[in-house]
Amino acid sequence: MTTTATAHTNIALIKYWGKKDPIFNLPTTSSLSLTLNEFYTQTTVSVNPLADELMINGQAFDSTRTHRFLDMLRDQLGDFAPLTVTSENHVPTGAGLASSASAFAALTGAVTRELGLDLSLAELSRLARRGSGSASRSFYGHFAIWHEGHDDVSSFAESLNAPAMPIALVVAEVSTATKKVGSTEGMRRAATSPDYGTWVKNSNTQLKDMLAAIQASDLEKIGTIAEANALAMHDLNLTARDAPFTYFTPETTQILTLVADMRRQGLLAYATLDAGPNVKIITSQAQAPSIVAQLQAALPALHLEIATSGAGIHYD
Ligand code: 2P0
Repeated sequence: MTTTATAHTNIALIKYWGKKDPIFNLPTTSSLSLTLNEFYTQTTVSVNPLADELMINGQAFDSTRTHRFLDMLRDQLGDFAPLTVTSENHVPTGAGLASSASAFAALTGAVTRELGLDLSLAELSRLARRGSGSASRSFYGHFAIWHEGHDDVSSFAESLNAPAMPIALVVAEVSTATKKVGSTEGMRRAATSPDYGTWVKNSNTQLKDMLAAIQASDLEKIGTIAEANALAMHDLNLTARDAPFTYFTPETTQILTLVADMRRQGLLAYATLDAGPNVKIITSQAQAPSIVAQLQAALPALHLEIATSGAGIHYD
């Protein structure tokens, strides 16, 4: 028997940027995301007579993180036979959208189905969180909230059941030669910032305001809060006491300036950034093409994509 699951990646509008427990991936704050239609991972699993084997985009892949994750699933679900895991990633390389979110969500869905288990989305979310925190949010379409919780049982994501709205994301891929700091290491350093406690406190307030803005389908408010939350996250990296760093490049700053200019012209455009130099611009489906055109005119080499709200996990 083989089982195939597809999960889409997600963009956090209220970020996860710190762990209170790195083993269980318990975050210091709750986070909130939009699932993206255009970027996803499709994963097929089947029994392998010998040992766990991973294939990603047609190539054998040896990932300690994934092998450990499969063993964690064996601990949690009861031992199961070795598996062949075949994954196709439809997340543009270097777009700065974590493929680990869609990858661990699709893997968790495919393995549990293959075992004949019919787990709830909340249970799947809890399991996938152990692989990658952001994967906990990739089971749901549209908007999801990951409740930080206080232990393995209470930390999982849920759908917001938010109203449909014409939200869009323009992804601006900045080329970079600099080696990036991984998310786990970045979070560890950020937590040494003297501003970290304030960030956690503000994030709780921003989450409440974001929930209200989403229920009101207020794209301007959603963008304003998301931009404030993301820029504050990046301030923590700069003010870390233990090895300060930045994901920004000169091009990142240039795009942020263009986004502010476009806003002054009356366009709906708000920036968010993750663990890399790429800028993602929150806008409406109607205005996304104008934003792409303006960025392309100012920076002809920039690679740009438009993403829209996507579906939750599905099985073929
Ligand atoms: C997020 N990021 O909320 C934040 C914002 C990047 C910046 O979650 O260590 O791969 O595997 O739990 O989920 C990317 O980090 O981190 C991430 P781990 P993950 O989307």
